[in-house]
Parts: sequence; C-alpha cells; structure tokens
Amino acid sequence: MVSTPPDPDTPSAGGAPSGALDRDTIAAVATAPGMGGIGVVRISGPLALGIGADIAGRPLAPRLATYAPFVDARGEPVDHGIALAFPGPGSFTGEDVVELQGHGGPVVLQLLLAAAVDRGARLARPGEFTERAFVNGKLDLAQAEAVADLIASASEAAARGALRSLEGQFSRAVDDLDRSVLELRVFVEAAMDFPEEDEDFLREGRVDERLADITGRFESLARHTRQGVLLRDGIAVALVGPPNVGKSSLLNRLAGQERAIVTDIPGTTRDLVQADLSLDGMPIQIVDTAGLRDSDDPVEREGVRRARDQAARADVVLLLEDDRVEPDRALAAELETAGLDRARLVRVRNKADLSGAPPGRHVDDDGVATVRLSALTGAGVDALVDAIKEKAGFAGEGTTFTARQRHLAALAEAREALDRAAALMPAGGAPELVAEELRAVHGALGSIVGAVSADELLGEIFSSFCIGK
Ligand SMILES: Nc1nc2c(ncn2[C@@H]2O[C@H](COP(=O)(O)OP(=O)(O)OP(=O)(O)O)[C@@H](O)[C@H]2O)c(=O)[nH]1
Ligand SMILES: [Mg+2]
Repeated sequence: MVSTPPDPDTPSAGGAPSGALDRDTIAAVATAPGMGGIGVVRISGPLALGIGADIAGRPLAPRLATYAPFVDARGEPVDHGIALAFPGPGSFTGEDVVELQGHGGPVVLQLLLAAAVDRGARLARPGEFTERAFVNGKLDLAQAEAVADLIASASEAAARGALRSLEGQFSRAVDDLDRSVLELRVFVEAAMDFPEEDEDFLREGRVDERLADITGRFESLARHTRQGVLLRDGIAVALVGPPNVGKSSLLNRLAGQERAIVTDIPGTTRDLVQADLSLDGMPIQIVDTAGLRDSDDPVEREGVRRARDQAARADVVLLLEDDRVEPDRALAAELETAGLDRARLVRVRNKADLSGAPPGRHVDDDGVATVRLSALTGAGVDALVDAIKEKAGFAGEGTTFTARQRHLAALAEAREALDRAAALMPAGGAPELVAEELRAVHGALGSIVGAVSADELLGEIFSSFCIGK
C-alpha cells in the first residue's frame, strides 16, 4: 500500500467543494505494489468507459467480464486481461468506473496505467476513489474510514469490526441518536415560538424523559465506540523488570514463537524486541526490554534507558519478577515516580513452576494487580491475558464495530453540549439556550458521518488512504 502525505499544492480533498466539481477522470493501480497473479488498474470519471473501451479495443458491456488484449495509446499491446465496466451511479464511486485486470507485475501495471493516462485520465490521489464515493453519497464519512480500516486491520476481529462499520452499523447508531436529538429540538424550538406556554410545551414533549433516554444511549454508544477504537488501534504493552526474570521468555510465550533470545545470563536482552499479536481480537504491540540494573556498559545503559522509556509510554506495563524473590516495591515505586501510573501496571510473578505457588491472579498488599505464572510451562498465562484486557478496558470481541479516536472526540463534544442542555432544562425558561446546545450536539454527531465536516478534516482523512482506494 502506498500512502503519501498530503500534497500542499493539490486542493484539499473536500466534501462538496473540491470533489463535486472535480469532474475529471482519475486512474490508479488499485492492487498492492509488488508481484502477483493479477493486478488491477481502476479508472473513475466521465472518460472511464471510453478509455476502457479504447484500451480493450471494443465497447465494454456493463458488469460483464470482457477478455481482451490491452493496447496503449499508440495501439501497441501491453497485456491481455479482463475489463469490467460499472456505469455510474451503480458503482463504488458513483461515477462511471472501469477496472482492468492485468498481470500483477509492477512494470506491466505501470504500462496499463500509462495507457489510461495517455487517453486523458490523471493519476488519482491517495483515497480519491473513496473520497468520490463519499462526495457522491455512496458512503458516509465513518463508512469511508472503515474502508481504510478494513484494509489495515491487524486482526480478524478488527477486520470483522471494520466490515460492520463499512456496512453502516456505527453510522446507524450515530444517526439514530441524532434523530432523537432532533426530535427533542423540535419541541424545544416550538416552545420558543410560543413563549407564554414554555413550561407546558416542555412538559408535553416529555423533554426531561427524552433527555434522560438520550443520555443513556450516549453512554452506550460511547462504550461501544471505545471498544471499537481498541479493536482498531489496539494497545502497546511493555515488558520490564530486573535481568533474568523471564521477560523474553514471556514475550516468546505470548507471541507463540521464538522472537527474543533467552539465556540464563543476566543482561541477555539489550535492544527492544517487538512483537505484534492479538488477544481475543484486540491488536497488541508488545515490546521486550533490557533488564533494569546499573551497568558500566554503555550499550546496556542505553538498553535500560529505552526500557524505562517504554514503561513510561506503554498503555499497559508488565513488571516481571522472579516469584522466589520478594516483590521489589522500590522498583515499582521508582517506575511510578518516573511517570508510570498504577492503573497501567500489572505485576507478573514469573517462574511459578520453581516457587511452587499456585498460578493465577491476585492483588498484592501494595494494591498492584498481580498475576503469578510460569513463562516456561504456560501455567497462568490465561490469567495474564485477562488482566491485560481488563487494564485496557477491552470487553472481548462481541459484535463490535471499529471506530476511531476522532469519533470518540466528537462523541465527547456532543455529550458535553447535551449535558449543558440538561443543566439548563430545570431552569425551564430558556428554550433558546437549550436549542442552541442541542444544535451543537447535532453538529458534533454530524461530523462523525460527515454531514458537516471541514475540508481540512476530509483532506486529513482521505490522504491517509493508500493510492487506488
Ligand atoms: N523454570 C523457569 N525458568 C524460566 C521461566 N521463565 C524464564 N526462565 C528461565 O530464566 C532465564 C532467563 O530468561 P529470560 O527470558 O532470558 O529472562 P529476561 O528477563 O529476558 O532476562 P534479560 O534479557 O537478561 O533481562 C532463562 O534460563 C529461562 O529459561 C519460568 O517460568 N520457569
Ligand atoms: Mg531478555
């Protein structure tokens, strides 16, 4: 996938403005770079059908596969393949679209792309096909984002979640809530038109009840959205602790493969060793670090510095210890002073097979969540997985859709405005102010699905797509 930063010279990808007026024809290689059995060049816009017919040497019947030699603008053959035509508006972008399936080599596909560009198409910007689908009302903004999330999903559950968002599950939840807010606003604004009957109107519209109902649904949507963000983004986990306690052994155990070198020599690991895995569908980026100790060796000192740095920034920190040795309260306290907050900390008492104590979870006397396990035998590792999910606030796969931080921020903004509206309500006599706050709720919710979005935001979202999407 080729992803490029936004180009300051191209007009920002925009809702109505740039997109709707952009009636030129765009083309790009839609398959991943490299070699493959098949590669696809996608063309969208008013010239697409003509260009496709010209390349294939014959008119293309809608939605039927046409096998043909593909020729460049001088009539030279460049490949043989399948051409597919999707006349608008029943296409992905809503415009006329042609997809040329050629052989999946980078040179062949560049020749095929050139054959389209020489006939009047221009190279598409990253995400421009999806942007056009958004502009033409084929997808809302949350769905468009889900296209990118599906492509980038790091686990099966994340892929399924992204598909649910793409199918509109998340958007519908947002729209439903928005509709309720709108109904409430209608009552409040009616009250503004008949000021002398303010109170009756508000009572008749059961405004209080509606507000309570909407608030409850906000909670539930925010909870699901947080799960969706975890499912999409995952969390970072750091393994830290004194030398030789089994950090690398635990990394290998969790990753299910020998990622880091394990020896009985203290100070084996010096660099950061990273592995990507998924715990019940939540992507985890876990990093093993150098054992924390004072050292004269500059290489090891740098390793220890990086270990502390990871502890300060990870979402969940696993502090490993040997279960045969008393917990090192001083080390935990020291990490806390350096910015590790206890809510992110799990103490792991490793080598339970040697200490003989039962594996499992408990809370230590200093209040730190603790798991006793054996990285060697695997006993107690399930309990650790549960503890990590709990620390991350991940409820397990379920039927979660994926979501983004941007959506959480918009929900929070909407929620604040809703709370302000609720606070004004008992005062009774200020429907204008209440309506104003409800309008703000509507605006924030609308920004999730792209009903009201700044050009800048759209540019940022679509430019992070890969080319050809
Ligand atoms: N019996 C037993 N031995 C273990 C266990 N976990 C690790 N070990 C052994 O302890 C030694 C150190 O393990 P490592 O995984 O290299 O420890 P580390 O914390 O990464 O060590 P450094 O990289 O030096 O900081 C090795 O000999 C491991 O086989 C365990 O649960 N039980
Ligand atoms: Mg190690």
